[in-house]
Amino acid sequence: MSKRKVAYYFDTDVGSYTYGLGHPMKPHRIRVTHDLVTAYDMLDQMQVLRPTRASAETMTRFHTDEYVHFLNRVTPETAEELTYHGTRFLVGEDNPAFEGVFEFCSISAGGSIGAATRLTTGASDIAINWAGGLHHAKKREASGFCYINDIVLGILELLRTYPRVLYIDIDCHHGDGVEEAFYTTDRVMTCSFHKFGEYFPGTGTQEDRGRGKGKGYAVNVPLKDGTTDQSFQSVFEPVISKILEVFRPSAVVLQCGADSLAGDKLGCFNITMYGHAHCVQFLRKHNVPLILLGGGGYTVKNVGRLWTFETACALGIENEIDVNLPWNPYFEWFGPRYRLEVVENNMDDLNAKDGSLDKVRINALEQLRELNS
Ligand code: TV1
Ligand code: CA
Ligand code: ZN
Repeated sequence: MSKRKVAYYFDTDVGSYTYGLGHPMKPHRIRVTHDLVTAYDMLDQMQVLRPTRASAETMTRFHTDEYVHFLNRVTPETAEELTYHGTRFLVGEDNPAFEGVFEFCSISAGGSIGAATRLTTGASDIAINWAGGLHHAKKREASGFCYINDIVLGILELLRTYPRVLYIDIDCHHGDGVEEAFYTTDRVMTCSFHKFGEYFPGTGTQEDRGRGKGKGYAVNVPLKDGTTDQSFQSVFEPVISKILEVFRPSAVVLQCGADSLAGDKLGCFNITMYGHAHCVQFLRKHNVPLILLGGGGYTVKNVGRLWTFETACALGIENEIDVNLPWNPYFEWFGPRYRLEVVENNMDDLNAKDGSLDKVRINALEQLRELNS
C-alpha cells in the first residue's frame, strides 16, 4: 500500500477550553488523542501543523455578520444580556457561552480551512483536523454543541479549486448543518449515516434529498439502535461505492464522529474501532484527496483510541500498531485492559430485526441511480 503525504492539524491550546462542568462535549479529548498519537511515534511520519486561527471575517464566508460579531463579543457574563437583546443566537444548555468560545471556534475552523488548502495546493494527500467536524452549526445559529461550521468553511475552500466535493458523515447524529448549507447545489454531495427516530436533531429522513439543482445530492441513511459493524458496512460500502461512481468527487471530507462507537455516552450504536476505521481505510484506498475531521464522541478514552487508530490508518501503518497501549500520560486511566481497541457489547441490533436496513440501502441506491438519468 503506497504512502500518502499526511498533514495533521493540532493546537496545543485546544484541550484547555471547557464547555462547563457536566457538559458532555470535552475538548480535552483532542489532547488525549494527540498524546496517544505522540506515544505511538506518529508525529515524525506526518506534517504537524498548528492552524492559523480563522478570523471573524473568514467565518462570514458562511455565517452572518451579526452572528459572528455576537460570538466574538459574548462572554459567560454578557451571554444573557446579549442573547435577549435581539436575536437569540445561543439556545439552551447545549451551547453555553463558555470562556474563550470564539477562540475555540477559530482553532477548529482554522484547522479545517487549512486542511482544505493543503489538498488544493497538492501539499498533502490527506489532512486531519480532530478539532473540526462540528456539523450542526447553522448560518445564523449555534446548535448541538457546534457554533461555527468548520466543515462548511472547509468545503467552501475546496470549491475554489475543485468542481465537486463529497461530504460523508459517520457521526451518530445527522449532519444537518452541512446538508442545509449545500442543499441546493450539485457541486457538493452530502451523505450522512445516523440514528433516526426520537433522536437529536430529528432531521435526515430518506425523503430529504436536496432541492432545485441540488435535488438528489443529499443522501440520508437512517439507522436504528445497536447498529453493528456488519449492519453499518452493509449500507456504507454499497452506498459510498455508488456515489464515487456516479458523482466522481474531486475531494472527500469524512466527518469521523466517534459517538457512533459502542459504549458512547450519547450515541446508541455498537460499532467497534475497526468497524469505524474501516470507513477511513475504504476511502484512503480510493486514492482521492481526503480530509478527516472529528465531531461527536463522549466517552473520552474511546475517542482518543479511535482517532489515534484512524491517524495510523491515514498513514497506512495500522498493521504495525501495537494494540497494547504504549506508556502515555493517561496510561493508568486506560485500565483495566490497557488496550487500544474499542469492542462491541451485547446490545440488540434493531436494524437486523425486520429487514428495514435492506430497504434503506435499496432506497439510497435507487436515488443515486436516478442521478444519471
Ligand atoms: C449541559 C450539561 C448540556 C449536560 C446536553 C445530549 C447537556 C446534553 C448535558 C445533550 C446532555 C443533546 C438535545 C436539547 C433538545 C436538545 C459534535 C431541548 C446527557 C457533533 C449534539 C446533541 C450532538 C445535542 C453533537 C442534544 C454531535 N444530547 N447533557 N444534548 N433539547 N440536544 O437533545 O453531533 O455529536 O446529555
Ligand atoms: Ca451522521
Ligand atoms: Zn454526534
